[in-house]
Amino acid sequence: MFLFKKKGQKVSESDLKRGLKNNEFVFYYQPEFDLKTEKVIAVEALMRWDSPTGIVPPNEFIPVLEQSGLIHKFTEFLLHQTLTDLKKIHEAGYSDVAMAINVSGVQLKDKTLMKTIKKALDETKISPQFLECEITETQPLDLPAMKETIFKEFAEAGIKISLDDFGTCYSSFNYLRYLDFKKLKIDCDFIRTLGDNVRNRTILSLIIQLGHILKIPVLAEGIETTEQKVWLEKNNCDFGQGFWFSRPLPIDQLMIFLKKKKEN
Ligand code: G
Ligand code: G
Ligand code: MN
Repeated sequence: MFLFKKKGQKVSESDLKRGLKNNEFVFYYQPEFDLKTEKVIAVEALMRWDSPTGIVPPNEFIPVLEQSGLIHKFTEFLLHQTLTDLKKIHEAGYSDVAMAINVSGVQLKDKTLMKTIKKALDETKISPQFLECEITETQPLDLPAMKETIFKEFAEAGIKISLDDFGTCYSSFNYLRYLDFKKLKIDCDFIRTLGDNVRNRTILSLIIQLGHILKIPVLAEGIETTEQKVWLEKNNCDFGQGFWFSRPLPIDQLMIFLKKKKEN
């Protein structure tokens, strides 16, 4: 069992600096699947801090990283580590798998972000088509301005962006209006409640259709039951992710998971 930092216990900047120095930040990878073929199409990197007092979830330390400005150094580390792990995955024979990373608004505003991404791609010899940046609508972004700057750079570099946690905010449609997403990730809340009533299923089905009309493949997050998986497949959802398939796994366990899957 993991120990969590006690509630209210503050994450300090010096703790984070020490953690970075001591390699205490680790990535767990959660596979994403094609619902029809059940093939792994990508893995999403979810960061954990293995601190001396226990595992700290990202929601507790990422804001501190952002406030302290340490986030930029961190982005460098994140890209290098996740792409190095992707190299391992490709070299083991899973050469179609992409790496999805979560990128916050603060990270997107960093003017050196593209340079950092390109450097990591170069160093690890990963082609840009295998990197996906997930952005969430839960943070306010200046979309018209960013469309002409960072998102233009992403498009020119051939790096995909996906829309994470779709449907949870008032700005969902605005994001779709402004940006060209390569994947729509429907928030797990819609999947969790799909069994409750017809209304929830109608809305979910309409989100899938909306994605398809806009020619964006749709992924359902947080699939936990066979019923959910079957319903989504029947309703033409393209991809899925969730505990039903796999929890987020450390790289070694992910490699074992991929190998077992191939053998079955
Ligand atoms: O794994 P889960 O508890 O794992 O993640 C909680 C939240 O933290 C999610 O919204 C996820 O997108 C975010 N998150 C996980 N890893 C990272 C990361 O490396 N960078 C950013 N910006 N967010 C992350
Ligand atoms: O915001 P984002 O979608 O990146 O966050 C993903 C979060 O969802 C992570 O905290 C991850 O651990 C969690 N998660 C992944 N699969 C499932 C699932 O099947 N059920 C639930 N409840 N959470 C999940
Ligand atoms: Mn995500």
